[in-house]
Amino acid sequence: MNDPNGLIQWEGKYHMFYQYNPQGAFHGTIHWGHAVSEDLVHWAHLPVALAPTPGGPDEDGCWSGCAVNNNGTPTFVYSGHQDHQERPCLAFGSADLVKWEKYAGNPVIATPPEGWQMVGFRDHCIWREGETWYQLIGAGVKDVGGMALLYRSPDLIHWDYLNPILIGDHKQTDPVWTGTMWECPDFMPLGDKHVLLISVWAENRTRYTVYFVGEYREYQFKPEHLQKLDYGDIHFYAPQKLVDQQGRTLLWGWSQEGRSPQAQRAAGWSGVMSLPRVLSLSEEGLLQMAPAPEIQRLRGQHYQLTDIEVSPAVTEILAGVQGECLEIIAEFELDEVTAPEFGLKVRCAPDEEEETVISYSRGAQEIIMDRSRSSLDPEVHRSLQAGPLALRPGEGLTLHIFLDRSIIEVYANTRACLTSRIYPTRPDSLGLGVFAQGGPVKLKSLDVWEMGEG
Ligand code: DQQ
Repeated sequence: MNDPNGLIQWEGKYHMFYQYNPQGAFHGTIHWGHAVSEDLVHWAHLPVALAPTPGGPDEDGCWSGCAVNNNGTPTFVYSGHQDHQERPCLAFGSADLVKWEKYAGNPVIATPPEGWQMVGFRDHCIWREGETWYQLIGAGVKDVGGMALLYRSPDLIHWDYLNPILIGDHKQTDPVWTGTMWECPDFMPLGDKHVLLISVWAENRTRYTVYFVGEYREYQFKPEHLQKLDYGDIHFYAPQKLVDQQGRTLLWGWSQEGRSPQAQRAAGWSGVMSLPRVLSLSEEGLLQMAPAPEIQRLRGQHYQLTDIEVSPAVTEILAGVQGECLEIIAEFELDEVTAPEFGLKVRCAPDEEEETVISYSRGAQEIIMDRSRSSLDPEVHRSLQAGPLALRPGEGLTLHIFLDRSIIEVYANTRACLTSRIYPTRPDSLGLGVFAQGGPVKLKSLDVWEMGEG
């Protein structure tokens, strides 16, 4: 599986469609898989919703897109692939969203706008203002950069091209490079601002997702802030939001594997969906992400430790607390004597031959995931992952971590996220430790839950 698609709450149920290759654990012949949930936690598989039509504009794949409620008719807008052409297509769903019929007039936009040398034209975000539909399509222009193109329609079928709401610069690397093509644009009002998510693509490779926060007026988006969405790069990619009936903006990302294509084929599966995150804006106008509270339903056996003074150099492996499916909340108190670097170790072997280190560097003001010793398997990804988290004066550090076998999601003070993948080989790599380097640190509280079936 890859990207989440067509996220929609329909008659109370959460529907998730996703890019899916029924032929195996590799990219190709993209269909839309389908799963449904009443509680965001337990999901049931439903039949494949979309499959390529031989001879049709999607014969080489039904690529990413979204779902909308078109006056009572569930409707997909997706990218049909045919002979390297990428063109917007529609499909209409049955009342239970299980059967989908493609629009006979597909594609609904025959060509990208004239006058640009496009390096990509795919993936969709749709919203409605009054009676008018708006659509963003991800694109890239040769020697220019990524773009998000805006279209308008009265009926989802006839589209007028307006303009790019934003154009990237492939030469600009500060504060973060936005590549040569923008995949999977998602655009949403949040607080009193707008947020644009785009997934950075360059030289045929998916890189990471960034977010812009800014003002949207008269079909133009003026970003005031740009940052990586998740410091795990490809391990949280092509995200899509769903605004649910409670008015929450929920976000899921596709977590790509960190192991070789051969290992994925051998495993028989590839790719997982992240947990749902609730989005909001911080007081500084930056994106905040918190795990959806529904996930707490999975909390089983609980361990709690309070007021632990962690001395430098030795890792304290916590006795009796271990596992590969854990929810962890660690609250560190920071003061003048706090160590320059401290954090947690997860999936530790008793002799520390395997371990994954999640730390905070006070000097660099970064959260860091060190996978260099996560696995004895030489084939898996082990690069260091890190990203900025500046603490406010007097602020402590709360690491909220979900471990679910090969996936780790870290939420640091709700405003920095790092999603990663690890593949420990030893069956006893299950320990949890806490450490400090160059000084002590005070762990005010540590809550750990074994994650169960809910
Ligand atoms: N994956 C889809 C595309 C999208 C890309 C194809 C991003 O629609 O641009 O599988 O992961």
